[in-house]
Amino acid sequence: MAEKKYGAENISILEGLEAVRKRPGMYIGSVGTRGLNHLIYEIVDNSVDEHLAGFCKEIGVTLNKDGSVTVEDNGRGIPVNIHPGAGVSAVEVVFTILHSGGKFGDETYKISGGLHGVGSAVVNALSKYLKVTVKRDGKKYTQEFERGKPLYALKETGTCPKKDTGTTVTFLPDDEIFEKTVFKAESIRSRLHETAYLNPDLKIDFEDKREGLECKEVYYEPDGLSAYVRELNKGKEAVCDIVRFSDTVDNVEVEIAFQFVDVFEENILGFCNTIFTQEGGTHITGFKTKFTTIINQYARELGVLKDKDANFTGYDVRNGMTAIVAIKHPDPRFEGQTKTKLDNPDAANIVAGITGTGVTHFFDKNPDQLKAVLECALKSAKIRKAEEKTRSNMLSKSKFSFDSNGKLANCESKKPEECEIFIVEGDSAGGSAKTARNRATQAILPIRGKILNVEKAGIDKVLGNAEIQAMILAFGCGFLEGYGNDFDISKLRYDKIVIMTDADVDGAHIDTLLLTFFYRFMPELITHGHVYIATPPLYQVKPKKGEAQYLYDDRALEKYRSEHEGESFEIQRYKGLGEMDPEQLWETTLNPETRILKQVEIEDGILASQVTEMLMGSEVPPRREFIYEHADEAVIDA
Ligand code: TSJ
Repeated sequence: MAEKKYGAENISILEGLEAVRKRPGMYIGSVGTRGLNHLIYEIVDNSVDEHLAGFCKEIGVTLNKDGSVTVEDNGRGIPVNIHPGAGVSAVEVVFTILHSGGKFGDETYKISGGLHGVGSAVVNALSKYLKVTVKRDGKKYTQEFERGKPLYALKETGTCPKKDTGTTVTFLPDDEIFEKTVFKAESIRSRLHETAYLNPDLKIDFEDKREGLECKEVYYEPDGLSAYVRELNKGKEAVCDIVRFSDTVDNVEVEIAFQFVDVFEENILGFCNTIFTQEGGTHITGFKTKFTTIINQYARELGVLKDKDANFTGYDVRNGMTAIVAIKHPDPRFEGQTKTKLDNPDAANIVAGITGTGVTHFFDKNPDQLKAVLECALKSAKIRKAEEKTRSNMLSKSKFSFDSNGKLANCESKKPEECEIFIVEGDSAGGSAKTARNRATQAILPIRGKILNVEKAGIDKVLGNAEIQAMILAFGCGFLEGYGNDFDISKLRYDKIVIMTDADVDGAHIDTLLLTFFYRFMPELITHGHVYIATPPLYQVKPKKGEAQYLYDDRALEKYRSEHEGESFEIQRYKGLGEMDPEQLWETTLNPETRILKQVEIEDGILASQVTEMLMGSEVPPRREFIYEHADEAVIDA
């Protein structure tokens, strides 16, 4: 049976895989770095499922020298028997039939991958090459594929000790599909570490064998969520111990850890079935609401709040809190823009119930720590009231009026879905951009010099800053104040907010400041994918014969040089946007047909919570890291 015959059912399998190759974005989100990394998570999640089923203790992830990845586990091994319905091995079914992952017999678990669980067949379809080896019952089995198609049926390839079981998959992403086929280790490591925190009995070995990028790490976090909270709070002063509790109600498993630290913000991360719920959801609401109620009850009982006092707000009581709410739900539903908001109503009640018991249990036993947390809330409430005052003064004084600023060159269209706003560094580049743009849909907002560092400034300063006022006004959706939600993404007037700065250190710094401002005061702009960074070219080359060409980085210039050896050409280096005339600016940076935009994204909980800190660190290198690691979906949008 080495030769495969394709019957009617196999043709539909091939059509399925072809559909994946035609529209990869529908299955993995994008064909940029994020989509590429996603392939790894998709495979790893299968091994995590095997761990959750109780059969796998260790997972290996190796980035190989040739650009392929190997994922290995010591689970039971994918079943090798002929699948009754399909007439081929279960292994082949897993890799060729869409949405078949992990559903043999009547197993109902689908813990990880429930959200994006598009399955190993998608990874296979998008891989130039894939090889799977299964160790089971003292035998080794192998099958290989090219662009999703089996090269031969699963075959026995040797023996092994009976106790050695597991699955190994090696795949090479297809460069016909992906814009970039170089994996970003930082995101992968961060995600694997997160998986380790969420699965305390699981060991994950990571190795990068690629030249110049060599790295080896083991992620093993037996303290689970407590260790995660400790890591998130690293370097901050603790106000109380790490509190941790867990329980299972109606098949919904809930585990929570939190700690208060001496900072002025809350950082609450939610997970469902080990998936980071970036947009929150019912589990988070259940936790927050219950926690607020309990603290207010304590505050009244202890006389911290008097009868006449209003309750603490949720923001008051959670200021300084770092928390992780991780649940496992047998039937998770996700909604929201990025399908990362948990929607199951039962999760709210179950989490609230378990939070009630856990939090009360802890504070009843630790009255001193309760006192410290109540003091935090009191302090926050005081500051909130003071800032509310400042804010209303500010608003009435400055009026935030559009024309008083007068710098925004708005677009004619009022349809947000087709509108774009470019935030342009410098008046001269701003001037060129105003001339060059398509006024129907493109608005230009020049900003001067460095905007305020919002991490360091108080809210009154932030609101008083002219550039920031101009942005708040232009976007039209208000801003998060930290104490109340005044931000409304549905009022956003532009689908794309494009940051346009020079390709130098100052430009990178301004990018950082702007991203920090958005992340802190308008995070949904980023999580909903509205923020982009423009990529103006660094060079223009003009050959004696032939057409001039723009080059966007040094690597492109090297490539051009090597491809045009012996020919003579002129190289112009652009030092800044200001050096380009309007026509060039249009062609290179504004024209949707030819420009390159990088979409800013935040991938997971650890990254999300570290972003602000990392951005505002005093060293330049980590900042650039953020910008390139997470803003590098080079979307050449046609
Ligand atoms: F998805 C995949 F094929 F890409 C993949 C699956 C990749 C990797 C690296 C590992 C796995 C995988 C699958 N590891 N372990 C399993 N387990 C099963 O598929 C399995 C084994 C036994 C039984 C059983 O009922 O006996 C059921 C299942 C689902």
